Amino acid sequence: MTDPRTETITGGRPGSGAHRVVALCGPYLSGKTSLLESLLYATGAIGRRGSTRAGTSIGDGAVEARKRSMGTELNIASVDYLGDQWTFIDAPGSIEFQHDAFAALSVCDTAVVVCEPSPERVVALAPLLKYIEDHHIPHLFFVNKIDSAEARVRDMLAALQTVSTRKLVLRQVPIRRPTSDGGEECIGYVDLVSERAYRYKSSGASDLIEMPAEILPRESEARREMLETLSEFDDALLEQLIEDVAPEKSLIYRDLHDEFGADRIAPVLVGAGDRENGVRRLLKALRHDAPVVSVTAERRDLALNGGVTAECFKVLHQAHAGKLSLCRVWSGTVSEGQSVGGQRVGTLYRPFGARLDKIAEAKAGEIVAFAKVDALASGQALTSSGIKPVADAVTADASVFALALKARNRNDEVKLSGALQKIVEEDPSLSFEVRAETHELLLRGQGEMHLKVAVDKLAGRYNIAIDTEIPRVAYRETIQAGATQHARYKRQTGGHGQFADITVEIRPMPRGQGFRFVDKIVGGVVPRNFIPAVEEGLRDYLKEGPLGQTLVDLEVTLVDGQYHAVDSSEMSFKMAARIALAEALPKCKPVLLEPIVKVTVAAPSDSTSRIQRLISGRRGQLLGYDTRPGWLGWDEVSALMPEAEVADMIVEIRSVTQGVGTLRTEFDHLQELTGRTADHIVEEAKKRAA
Ligand SMILES: Nc1nc2c(ncn2[C@@H]2O[C@H](COP(=O)(O)OP(=O)(O)OP(=O)(O)O)[C@@H](O)[C@H]2O)c(=O)[nH]1
Ligand SMILES: [Mg+2]
Repeated sequence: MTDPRTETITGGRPGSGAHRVVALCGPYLSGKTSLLESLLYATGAIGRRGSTRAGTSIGDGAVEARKRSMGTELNIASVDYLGDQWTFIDAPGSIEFQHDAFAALSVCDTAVVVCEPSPERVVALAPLLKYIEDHHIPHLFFVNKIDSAEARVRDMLAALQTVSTRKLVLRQVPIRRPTSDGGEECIGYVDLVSERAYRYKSSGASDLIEMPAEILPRESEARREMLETLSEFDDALLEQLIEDVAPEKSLIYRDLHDEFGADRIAPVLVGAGDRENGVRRLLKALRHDAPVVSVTAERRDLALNGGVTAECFKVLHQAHAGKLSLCRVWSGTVSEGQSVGGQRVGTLYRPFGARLDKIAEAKAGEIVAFAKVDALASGQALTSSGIKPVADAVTADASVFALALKARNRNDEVKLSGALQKIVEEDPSLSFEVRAETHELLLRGQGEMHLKVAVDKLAGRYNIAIDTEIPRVAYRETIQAGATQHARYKRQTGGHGQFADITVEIRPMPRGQGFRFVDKIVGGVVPRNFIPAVEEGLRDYLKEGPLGQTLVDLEVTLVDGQYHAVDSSEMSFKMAARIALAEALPKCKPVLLEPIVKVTVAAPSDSTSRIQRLISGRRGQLLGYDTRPGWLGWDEVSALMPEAEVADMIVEIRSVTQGVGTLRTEFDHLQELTGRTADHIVEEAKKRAA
């Protein structure tokens, strides 16, 4: 019998043919892709279980992922299971690929947060949980690798609660047995609602066993805690607990279902994904409690108009299929070749790992790849009334690391910019630009690994070999003293010659003023039409001053000059201007200017003092720290730092924050730099010029 209340809340029930989407997310190497493999195997979608370690899994089929034994992009696979359709989206765990994880979360009905059974590592979950909680995504925790757990599940639960603002509800307790080497192993679990005990098998469903007597005290304690948490949301249950009445199981299931769907509780399951332990239990929880597409669309506040709405959350460019827009269909049905909102939808594909299966149509709820809808980018929805931006689509984090790229073969340069455009469309947390000051092509992203994977793609998929370098810092130079300079340019080479004569006054200006040209010519000693040429000649010279850097913060006033009616030309006045600066500036006490950036480092509060030391150790000037707005238990440290010291700082920030610390930078000012460091920079610039 179905519970009518359940039905209205979910809009569907197990076996009703709904199509639901589950995001598998969690920290780096917590076992998401292995869990996906087990889920596919347990649902009968694959006949044998591969492994990420051996490179035989359905997920991580991309060469970049296989090479590194880590997730580098989304793995998507759909299955039919007991009358329902499911799509699992396995996201890479590395913080550098977090954008993909958020993209998966943005379109899922429910998230499974896969984590290792190590209480001291829960901090690594913070950025992910922040996204999940901010978007009210119903989620559960899968405490994985229980086979190798050293910590107790209750300690893990307590640790998880410190990073979760949702009440956690433990659904299972592990059954442990001593091993011959004096240790302990987890051989099964007790389900706290049904109060049944199961023994894990190395493959296949766990066996129902008799409840081991020694687990009873722990079981009843954990069950009581579960019920007490649920009773916070249900007065009927609370009364029963107070009166010591054993609650009906159906009531417990209903409370779990409702509070989960409303994102008031987060259930905690345990298991070992790579050996199917606890995987069927996880499937069962999803089957009963994951909301369906209409409920999720409501949570997202998507204005569905009765026609087709398909949200693109990821773009892929493939050699054979061309541009693919990965979409979740929120409403309506899309068929191959159909025109939606003025866009013709080409072939439809259902991804299964690296494989793309052609399908004739995609219904509400499904994840599908539309081929060649060129106008559709991630963060947009294709609707019956055209392409619309999605209000709460994932935005890309600011970059924290950059590399300068050079095509090994100069003929590849045009191809390179086309390929970069595609790569950035696939992953908006990457960006590229030619930096005017250094003429370098910079690729920016979320860390060295992130950029190396992009460079691998350029080589492997676009056949463009790339050399990378640490980007140069855009130093400048200025002057500390003024001068008056006379310069004459005179040539006589047959025909008519060249003649220009000028006198300029040069003086330093305060920081940030750039360059100013002042014309004080009176009586036409330099004709009007040549004055722009003087300015042009000056500006030309300023591109590289006596220290090899761009000159800034100075004023040059043209005060006097002479010309020749026949021999003077724009060219000759330009030359005279260059000569004037070349002679004068070395005498004007040139000094190097170093860019100083304002840095804001966000990190869990217990690492704040380490972050401060890190900044001080890199010539940083601390400005202060404060709590990070909207982040419980996090601080933001702000400082002024030389740009040169910030380039690779993210690596150290991550190493003292379990990978979760991050930074923002913005240009602040230029600051004089003298001494050995400055001398070294000038030498380097001279070498480059030579
Ligand atoms: N002992 C044990 N090891 C596991 C389990 N699940 C996965 N592993 C191992 O953990 C490592 C990482 O597994 P993956 O499935 O690739 O992890 P992932 O979370 O997908 O990794 P990323 O996508 O890179 O974040 C591999 O060496 C797996 O063999 C488990 O349940 N128990
Ligand atoms: Mg993975």
